[in-house]
Parts: sequence; structure tokens; C-alpha cells
Amino acid sequence: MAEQEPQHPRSRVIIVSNRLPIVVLKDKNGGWRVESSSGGLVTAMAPVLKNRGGLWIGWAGANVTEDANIDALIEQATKDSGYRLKQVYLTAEEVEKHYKGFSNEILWPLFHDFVPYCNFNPEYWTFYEKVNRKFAKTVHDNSSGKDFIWIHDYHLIGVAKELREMGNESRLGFFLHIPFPPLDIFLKLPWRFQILRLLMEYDLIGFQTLRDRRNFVQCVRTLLKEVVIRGKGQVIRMTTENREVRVGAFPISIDYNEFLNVAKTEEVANDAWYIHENLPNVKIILGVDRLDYSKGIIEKLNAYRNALIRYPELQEKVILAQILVPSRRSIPMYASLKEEIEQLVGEINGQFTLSGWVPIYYRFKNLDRKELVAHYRTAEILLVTPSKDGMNLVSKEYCASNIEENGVVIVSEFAGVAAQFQKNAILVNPYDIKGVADAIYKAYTMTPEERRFHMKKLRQSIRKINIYWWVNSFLLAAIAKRLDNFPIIEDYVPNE
Ligand code: GDG
Repeated sequence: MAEQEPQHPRSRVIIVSNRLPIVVLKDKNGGWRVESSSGGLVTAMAPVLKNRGGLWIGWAGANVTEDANIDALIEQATKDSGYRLKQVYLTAEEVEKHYKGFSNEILWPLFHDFVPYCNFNPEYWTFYEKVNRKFAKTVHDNSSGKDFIWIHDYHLIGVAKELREMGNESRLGFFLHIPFPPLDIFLKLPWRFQILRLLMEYDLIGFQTLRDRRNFVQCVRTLLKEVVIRGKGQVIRMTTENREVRVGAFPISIDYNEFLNVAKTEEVANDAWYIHENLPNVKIILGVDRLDYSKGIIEKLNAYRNALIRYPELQEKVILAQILVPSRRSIPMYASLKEEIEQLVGEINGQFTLSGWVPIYYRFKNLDRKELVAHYRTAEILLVTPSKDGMNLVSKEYCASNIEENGVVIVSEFAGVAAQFQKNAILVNPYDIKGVADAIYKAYTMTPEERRFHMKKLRQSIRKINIYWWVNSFLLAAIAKRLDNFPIIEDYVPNE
């Protein structure tokens, strides 16, 4: 598919996501400052929004109080970008019960297979509906009724139903960035019928992988008997009494060229050199993870310890550079996970450190983009072991930034990216501590030729299936007459 905006649908595009792509900050004098944030989604959507006079609707973040009159500032922030931003204001209670509550204490853990972490507080559901209605109202007030409205992620599943009830006749698409769980897990959700019915209000639903799509199909087939399911391949059709819903798998990606260009800069080259200079004579095994229990960080640390014990020649020859990115710290579970990780890092360092060598270099920090890319560019091995991950963009960014093409990727079978990377990365089951340790050793001992061969292939694949490809295929799936010619990315199935 071409790297340009598809010609259809020609209607205006409205993006709706929980967070707007901006950061709102209060300065020392009590005034407000708005900065636009970057990221793959923003970069990819910008041309589409710009060419169609588009609009992005979302929450501006917890810093913004009701009395803050920041609409003009938000307008200013995107003055030159050619599209508009519109904020949805949420009260503290709404943030608590919709964002932290239903979204991150129910849907996030459940959809990542962490059922015991769910807090099925019935009050959260009321707020989920209420906040979805609030988003829908802002969308409706700013829509002509003939737009293509693209809603993102688990916080906002209910927006389509509300828009339909308001009489909005726009075409509605939804993309789920996180995994969709298998039937037996989904059934635990007290609002399982409601959530499925909310999804069936869309014209197009996108998942990251065929596996997520299959899980969804199985839930619909089992619970909503009236729905007729037709087609096979990457995009299929489901018919209800009211509409045809198209359901597809669209693996999200990154702006390959953007990472490539940053990686090539002199500043990044210098930073990369500096990182290695400070960690001399070792191969760097890099981990970059948001602080989250789904990222398998404890399992990774245990596997690394196992590798140092079972392959003692790794000692003084490798270092695990683990960057932990602060996230959702106001949720108690995340604060205790941080403590657990830091305790284990301390234990491992205490157990193995020798004069001149510390096995784990650990940072709890949000790195700036250049520093992050410098780490990607210089690390010999990437180790990402989520117990479940919708896609995992870190592993794609690592490959795009690895311009010397000498890196090795070790990635979890349970990340969406496993399907695309299966032939050229080392895939691991993060729960298999010895297996992950063996993978570390295998990566360490790989020949330069093998590393180059696989990294080239990974880079080719990401260059082609990039973020523009993703946006295009999603928008095309909404309008294409034929659905049988979307390329298929088969899921990874382990071999014995
Ligand atoms: C969700 C799904 C899915 C990381 N550290 C820093 C930093 N990052 C940026 C990376 C990357 C993003 O954060 C992380 O993306 P992931 O995909 O790895 O994971 P989630 O945040 O959990 O994202 C995931 C994704 O949505 C997209 O659909 O792939 O499965 O869970 O872009 O670059 N950015 C900066 N400093 C850091 O230290 N600036």
C-alpha cells in the first residue's frame, strides 16, 4: 500500500482519544502553557487531519482545572498544524472512576489476563457510561454528521452508541490498542454483554493482531447469537439487525523514517558513543518498558539472573540497561511494582557486582527522544518480555534506530509484534526463565553475519509496514468494496 493518504473516504476525519496530543503545564506565575506532544500516532494522523480540515478530541490531562480557560491556548498550539484540537473537561471524580477506575482497574488488567488485579466496582460502570456520553457530546457538537470518526482505545468503547443515540450519522471506526482477551477471560467481566454490544455499534473495528480478532469473534459468536459472521482473511464482516460491522487486524507501527533520521544525527551518534564509553567492554542488553505489570519486568530480571548463573562467561561481558518509564503512579499497584523491581535490581547487583562491573544499569526516568534513540542505536541486544502486549512499539523503534544493523531482538511471544517478527527475532515465553536465559546467551553468541541478516529483514518489514501503512489500511477497510485482498500477517504459533 502506498505511503500516502488514501483518497477515500473524502469525508472529514475526527480523531477521538482519551488524551489529546498535547501537554498542558502550569508555570510558576500560575499561567498555563500548552506544548504539543509528538509520537507516531500524531505524526501519522497529521497529514490526514490537515488535508481534510480535521479535528482531534480528547482530555487535556489532570493538570487542567475547570476554571482554566485554555481553549484559546490549545487553539494556538495547533495553529500551524492545520487541524484543530478540542478538549473534553473531566472532573476529578470522573478521572478517578472512569480513567483510573473502569479503564485501568478493570479493562486494562482483564484484557491483559490479570483477572485478580481487577476491581469490579459497580460504580465504575456508571462513570464509564457517563464519561463516554460526555466525549460523544463534544464529538457530536463538533461534527457535521457526515464525518469519519475514528475512536481510539479501551477508555472510549461506548462513544459510538452514544453518537448513534444522538442521531449522528457519521461513519464510526474504533481501534483497540491493547489485546482482546480470550472468551474464558472475557466472560469474567460483569459487563461482558454491554461491552460487546457497544462494540457492535461501530462500522469498523480494528485489532492489533489476528489473534485478538479471533478472540473477539469467539466472544461474539458465543454471546451474541443473532450476529452473522462472514468472510475470512484480515478483514471480515459481522451483520446485526442494524448494520454491517467490519472487523479487521491492523498491526500498528512507527514512523520508520523519523526514527532513522534521528538515529543518524550527530547528537545521537555522540550520545550513543558516550553510553558505550561509560559501559566499556560489555555488550548492552537494553530493556525499555513503561512501569506496568503487563510488561514482565520481574520475569525479565529473574531470567537475567538465571543467565548470569548458568552462563558465567556472561559476567563482566554483558550489562542489562533497564529503563523504566514512569506511568500511572497514582495507582497503588504501580507504586508497589516499582518497589518490587527496585528491590530485585538491588539484589541482583548485590549478588554479582565485581569491581569495575555492575550487572544492571537501572534508570527510572522518562528519557527525551534523542536519548532514547541513542540507547536504541548503541545496544547490541533488545530484551522485551511482556506477559501480554497489544503490539510493543519499543521493539519496532529499536530496529528502525539500529542503523549499524548489528542488534538482536529478544521479544515475548505474547506481544502483538511477535507475529511480524517471528522469523527474525528470538521469541520467548517470558514465564520460562531458563528459556529466556538461553535466549540471552544465544543472542550474545550470535555471529555478526547472523545479526546483520536478521536485523536487515526486520528493518525492511518495519519500513514497509509503517505507521502510514497502518492509517491507510484502516481508513481503506472502512470503505473498500472488497475485503479479501488485505495482506495477512499470520499469528505466531510456538514450535516444540
Ligand atoms: C500501548 C499498548 C501498543 C518509552 N520510553 C520512553 C518513551 N517511550 C515511548 C516509546 C513508545 C511508547 O513509549 C511505548 O509504546 P509501547 O507500544 O511499547 O507500549 P505502551 O505504552 O504500553 O502502548 C502497546 C501501543 O499502545 C500502540 O498501539 O503497541 O501494546 O500497550 O513509542 O518510544 N518515550 C520517551 N521517553 C522514554 O523514556 N520520549
